[in-house]
Amino acid sequence: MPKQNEPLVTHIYTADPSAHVFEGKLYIYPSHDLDHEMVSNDNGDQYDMEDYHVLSIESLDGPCVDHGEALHVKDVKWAKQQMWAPDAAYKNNTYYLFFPARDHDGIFRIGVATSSSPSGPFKPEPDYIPGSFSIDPAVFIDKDDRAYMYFGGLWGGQLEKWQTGSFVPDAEGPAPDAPALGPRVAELSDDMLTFKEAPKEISIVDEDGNPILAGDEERRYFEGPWMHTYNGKYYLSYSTGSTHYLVYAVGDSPTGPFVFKGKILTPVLGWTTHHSIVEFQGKWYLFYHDSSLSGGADNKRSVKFTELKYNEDGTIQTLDYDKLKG
Ligand code: FUB
Repeated sequence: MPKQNEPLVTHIYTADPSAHVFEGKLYIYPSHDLDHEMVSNDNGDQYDMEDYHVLSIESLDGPCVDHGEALHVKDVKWAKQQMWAPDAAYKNNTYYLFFPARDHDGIFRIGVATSSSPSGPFKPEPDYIPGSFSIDPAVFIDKDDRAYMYFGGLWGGQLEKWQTGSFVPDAEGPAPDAPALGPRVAELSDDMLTFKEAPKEISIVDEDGNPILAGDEERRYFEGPWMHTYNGKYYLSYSTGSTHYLVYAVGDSPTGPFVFKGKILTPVLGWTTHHSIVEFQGKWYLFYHDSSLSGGADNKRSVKFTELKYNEDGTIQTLDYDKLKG
């Protein structure tokens, strides 16, 4: 296994890691950041990725393998640009790659592509998932085999623009003293290619049951959801965006509500922070990214991992980025 807190690979820039154990190996599905100069803006135009590579780690002392290009935007009919944070799932003897991209009208949608191998190549469906919008899909398959997609991101991810249920190009987010927007969740159909139902908004509340407010930027949902279970509880983790934390909330069902619990990781080098959590060979790991390899360029990031520890009461021990060795 590569060293903790060092880039998994250095020959390309990678970000937004979604890690899964498939066929006994750790597979990582990252975004593939391009090595070119772009002007940064709140719309996220600097994240203009075009394809995906799949990475894998077979054993604790083995290397991280890049399996090469698994899907390119030119092969996705409905997508025009910005192949952002993907995720993968296995069901029906098939591997599914879920990915957001802007369609030909500039609206983020979420697509799906399939393969018989966890490393791809993936064949995209001709159209995006009907009823999908915004970014950062994370797919979780529960113990009863029901699959759920969590998604949504503010600002460049366009979540604010869907508050009415349709796309309103100039819509703004809620006032600071109003409840924050939650991520969305939709159960997937058995073939994993469509939503079984219209996406629902997830409620994230504080310990007293009050909704986290939009102005509470250290706790409110921004982007990059992830779902995992630990000791029978459902852990929804995400990025707080403008305050750059990875945080989590815990619930009793895959669709919530979720009670905010605390921080997982303090801000990394670079504007975005994005993660996944996976158990591999008896230990828990946090996969994350930072911009250390590029010397701090927001849009040239590198995926890393570090061990994650729980306290006896199920809370997660906060990791201090400045103390992680790299
Ligand atoms: O990589 C592009 C975007 O940056 C992702 O979709 C967000 O989660 C953030 O990491």
